[in-house]
Amino acid sequence: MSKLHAKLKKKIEEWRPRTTKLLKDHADVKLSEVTIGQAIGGARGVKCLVTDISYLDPMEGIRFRGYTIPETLKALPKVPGKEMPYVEGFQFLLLTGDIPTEDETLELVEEFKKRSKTPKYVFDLLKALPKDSHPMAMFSAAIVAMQRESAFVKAYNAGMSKMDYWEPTLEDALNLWAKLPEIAAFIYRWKYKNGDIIASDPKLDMGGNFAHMMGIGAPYDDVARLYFILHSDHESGNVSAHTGHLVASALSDMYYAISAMLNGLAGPLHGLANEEVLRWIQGVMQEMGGKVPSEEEMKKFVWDTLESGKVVPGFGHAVLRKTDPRYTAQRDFCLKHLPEDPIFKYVDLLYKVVPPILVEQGKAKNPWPNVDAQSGVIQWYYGLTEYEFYTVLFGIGRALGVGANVIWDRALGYPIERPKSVTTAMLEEAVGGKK
Ligand code: CMX
Repeated sequence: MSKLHAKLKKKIEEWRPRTTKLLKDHADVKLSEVTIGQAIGGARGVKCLVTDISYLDPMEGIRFRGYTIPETLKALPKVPGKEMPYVEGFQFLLLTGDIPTEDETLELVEEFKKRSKTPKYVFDLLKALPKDSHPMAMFSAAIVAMQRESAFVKAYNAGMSKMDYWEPTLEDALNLWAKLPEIAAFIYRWKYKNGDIIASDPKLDMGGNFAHMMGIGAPYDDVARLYFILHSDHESGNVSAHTGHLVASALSDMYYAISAMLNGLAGPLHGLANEEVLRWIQGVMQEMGGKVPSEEEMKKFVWDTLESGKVVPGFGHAVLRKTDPRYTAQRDFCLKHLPEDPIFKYVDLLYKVVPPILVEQGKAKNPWPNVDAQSGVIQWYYGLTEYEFYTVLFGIGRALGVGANVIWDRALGYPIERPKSVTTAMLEEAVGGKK
């Protein structure tokens, strides 16, 4: 049994009585009332999901297992000679709640390497898809194609106790996480680099190997590590996390759950916003002939977008009410590594110009930038200019958090999800209107 498996088993056994006691003794305690506004309005603010992997405070932003982003980056074991920690060590933290030792981290690095070889049929499938397929559709298809590999399905069909569900689920997750960089890099090189595929390097950690297979030199390996960590988890209610949890609640396996999660992430109001931001900026750049607009010119572009009925991508959030610390972490990276980059200057100007405009418009509850406002700039700077691909990078990260949640959902025996719906007539009746 690996160090990760042993620690997780211990943590799960210690945790189970807490969930059991809450259910047994306090199941009727109210957490939330649901208003008509919430029922029609996307269940905003309804407290009806439980996760201990991360928590999103509206004013502070995300904490992973209780650690802020700066604390997380500081506490985790670093890749030698690099600024950023091992993604694998971060995954150990998400799963167990403990900052791993060097030994625990390196063991998981090796575990990922052992499991990273993608079956050939996945590449054959990707090659058979039309080249103009969106990379997110390709990524999702590749993952669901591997469903036949599921250890959970085999164990379930053979018959197993509910208490053991989490173990083959962990197996599936490790197998899948380890392959995501190779699949994503294949999609990139196949689609945009004439199929000039770069073989995986077994000496490298997850972030390092991804940068290598993408064909982008240092410090892109650190960009990849930072990116995967920042995008991993944002508690449970966002579309991708909730989709993964919902699908897995039917005991669909990890491959089905992560593929479904990606399909939700691919929407422009969610993960695809990073693509939208770069498309928007490129549009402005074209109109400006490449020069950075003045503040007044930029304001006009933003108002034009709003007045044409579109959202300003990369701004606003359903929960956050301040600048997203994931934005700040990437901004700090830009200030250090690419302060003079023209696209960074655009993003910087947008940071100044957009929030007061959204406040003046008076609709968005949060005028501040989210993670997607900043992430494409870094990718573009290091040569990844095919912005359709950006959400795939988000997806690799998000699979880490969603997968960790699914393992814990199984360990704690969370049931199939099934909220109740009502009809419009019932709402009218509730407010004393027509029956
Ligand atoms: N630009 C223009 N209008 C915006 C806006 C923005 N950036 N953010 C919110 N609004 C509008 C909403 O469209 C809504 O308008 P209507 O009343 O006409 O429907 C109104 O303000 C109220 O919305 P809200 O309660 O503040 O925001 P929601 O919780 O409904 O939606 C989000 C949150 C992120 C979808 C929204 O802010 C948005 O569309 N932002 C731009 C897209 C984006 O960056 N998405 C990525 C979010 C992070 C992620 O998931 O990756």
